[in-house]
Amino acid sequence: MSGSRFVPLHFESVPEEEMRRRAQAFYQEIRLRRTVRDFSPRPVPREIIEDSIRSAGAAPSGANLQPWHFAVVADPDLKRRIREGAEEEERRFYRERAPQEWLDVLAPLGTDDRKPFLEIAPYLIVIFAQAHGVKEDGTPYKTYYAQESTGIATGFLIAALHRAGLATLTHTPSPMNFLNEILARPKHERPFLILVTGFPADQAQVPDIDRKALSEIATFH
Ligand code: IYR
Repeated sequence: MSGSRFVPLHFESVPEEEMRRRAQAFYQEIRLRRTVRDFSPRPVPREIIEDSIRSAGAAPSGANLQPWHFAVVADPDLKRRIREGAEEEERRFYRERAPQEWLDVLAPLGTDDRKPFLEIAPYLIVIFAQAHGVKEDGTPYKTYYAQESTGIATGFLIAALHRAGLATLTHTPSPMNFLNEILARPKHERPFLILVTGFPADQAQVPDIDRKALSEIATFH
């Protein structure tokens, strides 16, 4: 096959007992992850964000084109502009756009159009999916499964940040085009999600929600 190059797989073989222990331990750790809306301004070392984004970049992607970009925002002025842009969209969402059925399922989460966390949290990681790529010489190339790939990378990122001891909030003001302008990202990069990242506020509370049981989310055939 022309153009392909293979190297030995680096695979860590784990004894079965240890596999069971790790699967259980990972579940016990990740089940404690909760979406937080009440953040502390406590600073976070930048290296933790950098390593977590490296983990995200290790995600599988369509044709390994890695069609994502992570814009890390710590600058107070940019955070303020993002908050203003998001709150403007959210006001329209809650007052006009959202059908009652949608508002009804959101009610237990206690969300509204105020998004102070966008200024309080030390980092906003704004994730973009590349609808197409651009080569160094400026010519475009197609990407494949950009949304799915970016979703998987975002999952890696959320898990990595949780593992590092941080809280996150997946925030999706809609539409999100205002983020391209504020962050000077090109049009072919579509805003995917804002990952609000930091420490929870002291005494932060979260909604009392359940997770579906294994039997509700899985069938074994
Ligand atoms: N984007 C809005 C509304 C919202 C929508 C869903 I679906 C959520 O799970 C949570 C909120 C907001 O951020 O308030």
